[in-house]
Amino acid sequence: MLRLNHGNDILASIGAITTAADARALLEGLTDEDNLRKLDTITTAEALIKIANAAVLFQPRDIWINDSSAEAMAFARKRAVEEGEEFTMKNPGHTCHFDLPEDQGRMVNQTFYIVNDDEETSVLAKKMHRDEAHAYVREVMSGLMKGRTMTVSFWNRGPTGAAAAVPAIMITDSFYVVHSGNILYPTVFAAFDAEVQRAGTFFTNCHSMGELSSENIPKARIFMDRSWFTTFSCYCTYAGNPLLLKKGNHRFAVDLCTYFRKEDQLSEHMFITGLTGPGGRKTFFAGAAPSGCGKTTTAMVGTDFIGDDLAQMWIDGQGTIRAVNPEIGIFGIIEDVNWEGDPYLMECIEGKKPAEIIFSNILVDDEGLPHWTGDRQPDPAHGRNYLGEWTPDLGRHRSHPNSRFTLPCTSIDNFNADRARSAEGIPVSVITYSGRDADTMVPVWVARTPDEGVAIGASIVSKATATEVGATGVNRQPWANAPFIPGPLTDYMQAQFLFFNSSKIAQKPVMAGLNYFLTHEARGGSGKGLLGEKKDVKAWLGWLELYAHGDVKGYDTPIGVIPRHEELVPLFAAIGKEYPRELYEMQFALYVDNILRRIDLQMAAYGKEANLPPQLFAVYERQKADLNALKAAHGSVVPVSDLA
Ligand code: OXD
Ligand code: MN
Repeated sequence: MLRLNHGNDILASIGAITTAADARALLEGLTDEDNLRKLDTITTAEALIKIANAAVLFQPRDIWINDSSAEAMAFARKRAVEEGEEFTMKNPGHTCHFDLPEDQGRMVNQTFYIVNDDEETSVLAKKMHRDEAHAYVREVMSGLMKGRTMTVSFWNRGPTGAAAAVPAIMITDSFYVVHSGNILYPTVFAAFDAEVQRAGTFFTNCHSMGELSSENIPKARIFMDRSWFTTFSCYCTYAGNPLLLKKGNHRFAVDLCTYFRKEDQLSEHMFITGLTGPGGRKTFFAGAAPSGCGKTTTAMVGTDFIGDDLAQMWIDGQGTIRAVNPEIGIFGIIEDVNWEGDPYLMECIEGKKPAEIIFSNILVDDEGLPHWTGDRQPDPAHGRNYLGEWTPDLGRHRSHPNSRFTLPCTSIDNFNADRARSAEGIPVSVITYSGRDADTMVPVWVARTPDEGVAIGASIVSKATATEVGATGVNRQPWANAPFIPGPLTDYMQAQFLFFNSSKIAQKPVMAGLNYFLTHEARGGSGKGLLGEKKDVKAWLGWLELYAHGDVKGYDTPIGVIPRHEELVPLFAAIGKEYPRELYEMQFALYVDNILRRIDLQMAAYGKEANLPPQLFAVYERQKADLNALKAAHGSVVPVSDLA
């Protein structure tokens, strides 16, 4: 069990400042009048002490306070360019940033939870004892900002006043990180004290680039101190490593929900988007997928886009599941983004619509225009990317597979700003779980009970992507959230069963699996590659929208409810496609042996976990029995016509 404020507070012990008065005195020595005046707005003693202790640790030349005024936002961008962290491009508002070749994704092997003697962590996570981490921070991070400016930003993870929002402080010497954060997070500067009171806590993130070089990459560390809700990172710039409001604080939010807000809240790696259904009704979805598996694309299919990466959920007083996006921008993967699949994003990226964008690790041609792998455009004659000079004959990829664009949601045409900013949150009625699964699960299936829904989340399997440095193979990806679950998976699973079975929920959400990665090869097709297209997502979501309102029935199968062919035909027609029965059969036939193998894999893996909630195995056992009975009657590949 996690205990907060437990063990030695590393920042406090290195900085040795314990009172607001001492903090203020130290900060006065490093801050000009203008910045000192800004700091007057923040009166939370604990926050001032954290900032002062970070200053003792990093020893900067001076301190700049980001109050997120228009002036401050412009200043951060200008400094990022002046410091050489970004360069301007041809389109107004567009800049580009390059990370070192070794720093192109989350550095999982250099990321650690700081633990106390008696603390358990997820078996998937790396951990470091508090004393060892303390020594590392003191020895390697001390003085890293010498001669540089330490910036302090105050952002909220969610709309101010929302039940699940938590304010956070970001301390960094990278103006690229500040510029990115200004695009990705709403400011909480003026409301910081009140939000800390409301949320009962805040997160602190401390980062220094140090002297950036490939030689120094082995010294890079990303530490999450769960007990003190404080992160430390150094010698890195790929935003997923230093900008720890994103995944570092997501991990703390998972802890909050798992241990302190059980049954009431969940913190998920999910997009949030709305779909307009018959009669103009709006149905909102929250959906999980591992990093780099189409979450952004799925979210963009909605008519009312809210967020593409994270969802903080709670049950409101009326029993409605509500969610907020802790972010206000997207840090999207650019590979394969093109006009056909992503028109809203392309309008911004290609400069057709004014937008402030930071590209990272793409190819920029001599005119200052962006290019990337999968943009479906001809090669430029010459340009540069994160590896240096680029020409077509060098044989190098245009862009890293995890190259990105950072973009404010307000620039995206289908963004519903009013709803996204509202503290009351989005009423979520459909929850989806998906992964890159070439051969086993059908494109869409619906759980019949909350326990089956939790089992779908627990059973995500996916192919590794470039978002994590060094990741390979096909892996279990429970809830697509496993990399961000700090404690034992069983604790998190228990919180899921409690939440979705809660008697506080007035109407249970539809919980569904989605899979758009089936291949011809795996399903007896004669073509090559994926069985379907990016845009088919709209048909799958459309069917779930109808299902949520009782407008379609589907077929009952051992894995849950799947769509009928005739229910899908009009949804495909709406996206301008025919949907032949033959394709439907290829996609929805049950490959019973594959599914049974998958369940056995899950049971073997989960069987090793202590204190597993019994509901999971109850679902698996029932599914196995039903699948075996189906196989005995119909063979190991069961056409949908046999299920009807
Ligand atoms: C992300 C990730 O950047 O999950 O969203 O890696
Ligand atoms: Mn993500």
